[in-house]
Amino acid sequence: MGDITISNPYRSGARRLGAPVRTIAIGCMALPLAGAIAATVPQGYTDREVARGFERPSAMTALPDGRILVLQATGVVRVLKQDTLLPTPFHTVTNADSTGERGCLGIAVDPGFASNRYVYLYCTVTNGGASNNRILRVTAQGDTATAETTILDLPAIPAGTLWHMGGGLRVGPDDKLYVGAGSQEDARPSPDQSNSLNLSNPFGKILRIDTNGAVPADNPYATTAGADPKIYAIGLRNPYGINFSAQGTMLINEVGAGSWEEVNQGAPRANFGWSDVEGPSANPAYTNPLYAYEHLNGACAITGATVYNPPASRFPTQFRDAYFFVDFCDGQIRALPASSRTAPVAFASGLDSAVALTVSPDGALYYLNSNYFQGDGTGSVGKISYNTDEFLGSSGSGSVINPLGGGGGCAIGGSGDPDPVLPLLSMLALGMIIRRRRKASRP
Ligand SMILES: [Ca+2]
Repeated sequence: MGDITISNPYRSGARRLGAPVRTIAIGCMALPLAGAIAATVPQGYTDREVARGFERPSAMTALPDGRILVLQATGVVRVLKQDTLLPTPFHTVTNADSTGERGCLGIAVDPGFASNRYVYLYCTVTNGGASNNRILRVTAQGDTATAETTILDLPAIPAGTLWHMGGGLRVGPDDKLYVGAGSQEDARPSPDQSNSLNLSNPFGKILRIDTNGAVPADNPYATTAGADPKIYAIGLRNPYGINFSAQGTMLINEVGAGSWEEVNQGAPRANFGWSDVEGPSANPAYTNPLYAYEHLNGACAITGATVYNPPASRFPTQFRDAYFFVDFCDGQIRALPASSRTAPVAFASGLDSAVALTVSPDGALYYLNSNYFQGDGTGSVGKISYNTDEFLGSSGSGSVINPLGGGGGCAIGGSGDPDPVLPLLSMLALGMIIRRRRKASRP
């Protein structure tokens, strides 16, 4: 992506003032866990690390039975079963091309998984002498999956292009597969040269296909001369995430260039403006973001997101159907409540180069850290539970007993990650020309 880069100053600065106290909260005590960097969570919640050891983690999703699939750009899909990382991968895409920002970047579960066991992946694969982005499907058999079926191959990536592959992938409430295809342009092109604004190619778009790869007849550009009929919406740069609210609203995480990060509301024929504009604009041709934030206070890239709508809701009522999202650089999870998709509320902080969020069926919020800033660069999965889960188990009725902050005997703030660290990182980030240390990792 190329525009804002990640730097040593984050790391060295944080360490000069002392590394965060690394703890996990267990019961009423916070105990140290070697190598773990805990998030700071609101009173009433518990954070703990459940797994570690992921190389270039990129995405994560929960299966209806509670297992969590963790995707690595390298092509390996790992399984967390009852919060334990299984030694055998779920699947390995052996021809994944994970150079630069290429790689396996999206994972989605079929709504009929309980019967068909389908899981979809969005991966850059080598294909002869070139590489292209591919939607593929695997079928779960126990804790592993069968061989791949190709659903859709996008056109070849230009040989020198390494960034902005997208990765958003979800089956919508209409049972169509929605794909966030990146612009596949390393630099920002002029609008007349921009893939994202050009209907003749699938790049910088949201695509809509049947889950078998066919083009739905009711797609918005299905009969438009010269248009790629898979296109649903245009004007995107690096649509890293797609999610649907309980009401069926499509929410798109669009990673910006140097200035703005966007949450866009998907709609047929929407044009989100890239590469002409970034962030909100006054141009009526473009659909403005539902919510956008500037690269201030250390923020740099909106990566993971999830909608809190599990079968068994545990979080307090204010977060029902909330859109949780995380920024790669500022380490914060914030939420756009269902009551206001335009005004976020703070939720957690102290994450380390996080790339994905997901909600388990029993109502916990999982995050996937890359751990590039404070950690060792080995990805980890953390789990944020509302304390009713921890103390009452996770098989109850789903009713919330204690309101936010009401505690349940042990009011646990999660970690010992000291607050001063984040302001320090923010100061370091402001106005700084940041050198990309791990360019490959930031969407
Ligand atoms: Ca935009």
